[in-house]
Amino acid sequence: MTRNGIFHVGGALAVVAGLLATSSPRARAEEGPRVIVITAKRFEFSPKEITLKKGETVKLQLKSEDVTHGFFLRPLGIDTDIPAGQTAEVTVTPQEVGRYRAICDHFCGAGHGGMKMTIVVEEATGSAGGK
Ligand SMILES: [Cu+2]
Repeated sequence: MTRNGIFHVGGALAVVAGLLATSSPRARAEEGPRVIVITAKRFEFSPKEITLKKGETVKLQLKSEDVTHGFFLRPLGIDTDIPAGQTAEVTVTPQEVGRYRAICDHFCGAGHGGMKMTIVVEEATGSAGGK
């Protein structure tokens, strides 16, 4: 029992030490922009809607699961390609509240024209009043 207890404590310490050892870049990342992963594949983005906060910088990680797609959202200044099977990163700091429609602007097949998603930008105050 006692030895088990000691073993577990030791294990926990090892885990903590491991976390500390590997956390310096990661801790910095947590202070950096929030990361949102968006998957692109014929012919949809997933999730179909994300919510950002006005003035909050976020990093969008755009992953293509098949062919090359685009990600275009002019009001937020986003216009990037997502190379086939790869991940593109876009950092954005929305300045206007609203609902925006991001589209795929790199022709990817028959359903290309319907490939889009919504980006909602809310007030940063967190006031969830109204709808
Ligand atoms: Cu497309």
